[in-house]
Amino acid sequence: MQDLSCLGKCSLTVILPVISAMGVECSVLPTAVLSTHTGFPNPHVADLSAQIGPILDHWSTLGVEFSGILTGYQANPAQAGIARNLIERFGGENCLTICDPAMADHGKLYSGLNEEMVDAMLALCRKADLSLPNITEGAMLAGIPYRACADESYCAEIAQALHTKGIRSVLLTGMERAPGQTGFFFSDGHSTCAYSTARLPRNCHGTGDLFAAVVMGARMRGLDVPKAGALAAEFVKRCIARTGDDSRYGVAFEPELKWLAEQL
Ligand code: PXL
Repeated sequence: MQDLSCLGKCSLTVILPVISAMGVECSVLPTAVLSTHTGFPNPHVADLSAQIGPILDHWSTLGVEFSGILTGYQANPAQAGIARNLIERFGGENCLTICDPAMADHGKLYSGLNEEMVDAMLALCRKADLSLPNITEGAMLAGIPYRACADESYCAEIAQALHTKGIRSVLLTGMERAPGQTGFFFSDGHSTCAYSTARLPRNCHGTGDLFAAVVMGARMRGLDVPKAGALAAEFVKRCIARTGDDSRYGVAFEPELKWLAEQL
């Protein structure tokens, strides 16, 4: 369940091809159509919230079941409520739910979003088996001050605060264990693990969505969360290395899909 941003690869236009390339069937629930993602000035937004109820009602009549649900960017807090409803209706016992609270980065909410979104995303993430915030989102959801330099102990502090707020497992992206490195911190409330790799000095659009898609695909293919996260981190790094100068257009993931499929 994601928006469809027509131009500037992110959300559904990267999630669908990546999950398919991983050999996993992917159905889509588009929440909004945007002319571009919100990193471009003045995108045209067609909110599809009113269509989602009838789509879910039709699916109910078919008796379909899903083995996984992945939610990402929501155009407004009401849509985060609709995402919760999707999980309530279709996220049964055998369904793995992953929520990427895609709403902020580099210490700031995405353009067009406000504080209400943080509460709505928190309520959504509480429903998920696994949440995938970046450091900014993690700090906002946890209600603790954002720090640009997120070392392992800061990540552990965020994860602990998120568990206290009712979030089950959390994989925080953008941990900086040492200068020049990037990685993730995972906590399921009982045990933790951290992963770190060399950081390419670029900030590209849509990498969080790519990361989430690989984690979901890998979990569906039977990898545990730390292995799924490590595969996602490596894939995103390879895509960034291939990307040209204008990072608003997203990363060049297409040439790396073959490599990704070969890892499974
Ligand atoms: O990549 C996250 C994302 C998804 N969808 C839309 C966005 C963004 C980030 O800016 O604007 C519409």
